[in-house]
Amino acid sequence: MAAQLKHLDITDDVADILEIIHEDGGVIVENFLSSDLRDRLVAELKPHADGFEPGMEGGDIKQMFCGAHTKRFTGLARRAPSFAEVIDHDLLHVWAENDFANDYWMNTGQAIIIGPNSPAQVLHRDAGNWPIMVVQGKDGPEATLSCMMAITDFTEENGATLVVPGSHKWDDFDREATDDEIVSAVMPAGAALLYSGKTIHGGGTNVSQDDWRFGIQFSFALAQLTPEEAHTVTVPWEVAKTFPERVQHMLGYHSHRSFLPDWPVLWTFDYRDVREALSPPRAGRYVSAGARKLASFEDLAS
Ligand SMILES: O=C(O)CCC(=O)C(=O)O
Ligand SMILES: [Fe+2]
Repeated sequence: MAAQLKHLDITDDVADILEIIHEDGGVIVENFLSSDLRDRLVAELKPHADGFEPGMEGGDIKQMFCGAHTKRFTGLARRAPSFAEVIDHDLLHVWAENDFANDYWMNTGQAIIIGPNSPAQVLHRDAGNWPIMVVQGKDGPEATLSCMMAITDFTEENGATLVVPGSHKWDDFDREATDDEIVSAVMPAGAALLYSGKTIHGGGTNVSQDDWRFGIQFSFALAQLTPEEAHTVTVPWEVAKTFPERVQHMLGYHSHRSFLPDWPVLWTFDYRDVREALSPPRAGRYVSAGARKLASFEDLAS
């Protein structure tokens, strides 16, 4: 039987949490969401979720990946203002600053509500969004880091995420997981599964009669990669301008530092930071993680 995922708590040492992610490819962090934040997310998202039809138009492959009986929608910060607190979660940023080679931004935030009688999703690596990153295998830079939050309890019956611990370190990324390597990320509401973009995983089978498994998946991507979700469309500036600057950066209202800290070269306006073109323009005091990481030309040369 495969080694189970380890459970830590949000109050545990961040270094321990990161060490387990690096070793196993993923970890469950209990109490990742306070009960207050979880309640607010539920209250803000429920009206949309209740009226949302399961399934996904756009062909069989898309339907199979997204789930015919699964409600899946994005634009969460527009639909649920409290989602900005998830985007700004300190643990996620400590992890991202540590594991990404360079600046990063949000990839997507989506509600994934798996309905009764749903088959398992195909197992995959989230880095597969960017095939050029996956071919680099275990030694390539992290393309994406993901977090699956349990809004309701995740159980083996209702489709808890399936994970293949250690698969982020396999020599052969073309190999498929065997049944005995797959574990179920059973976790209580409020907990989150944090996993590398190189770790094989997928939504589980929901064999329950009436239990809709409510998860929110949130992920970052390396800033040099196009995210899954077009945030500046799904969360317009009129909504984003009330959020903290780190959240605005994650949503694309900030340019990327790909090498020089004071010179944004990606996602710019006249080679200037897009923040200057916003209304009202931002003060510019906020320094992104990528900029802090790359302090000088010497860093580039070394
Ligand atoms: O629903 C889940 O548990 C996992 C979903 C997932 O991995 C994905 O859609 O990329
Ligand atoms: Fe995934």
